[in-house]
Amino acid sequence: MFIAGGAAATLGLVTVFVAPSAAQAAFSDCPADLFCLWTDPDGGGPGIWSKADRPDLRVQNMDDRTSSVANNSTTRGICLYPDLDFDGAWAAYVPARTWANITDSEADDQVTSVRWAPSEDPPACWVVSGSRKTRVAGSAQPFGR
Ligand SMILES: [Ca+2]
Repeated sequence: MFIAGGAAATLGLVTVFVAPSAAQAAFSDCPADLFCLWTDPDGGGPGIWSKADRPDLRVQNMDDRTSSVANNSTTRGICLYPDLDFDGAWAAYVPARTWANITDSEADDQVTSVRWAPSEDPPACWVVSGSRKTRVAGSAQPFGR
């Protein structure tokens, strides 16, 4: 579950992640130090993995298709966004060494850009600027269990 920051109520933030219930072997296929996206839950279906920020998932044919995610960095979180260039009405932070299914209808098949989190202390997907945006932080499942 994700815990939103102080201005969250104005952002339409949603509960993004629910722990997978099926076999999770595919999540462990995500290579070390990379993040991975898949079109189906539990690391299933076509997907990509990346070491670089991805401001436009159309390039990888993954726009609005992601239903599960893994972050196999040991040090950095990743951030998911519904719009191009790390923008949109919500963001989701996925901590290092975690995986998750995306089950909320506002987030499932909506991710359009992904980057390494711009801040880890505190975990943040947006740099706070006035009240328009805030950080979204929380925990997902430990990677590889
Ligand atoms: Ca989108």
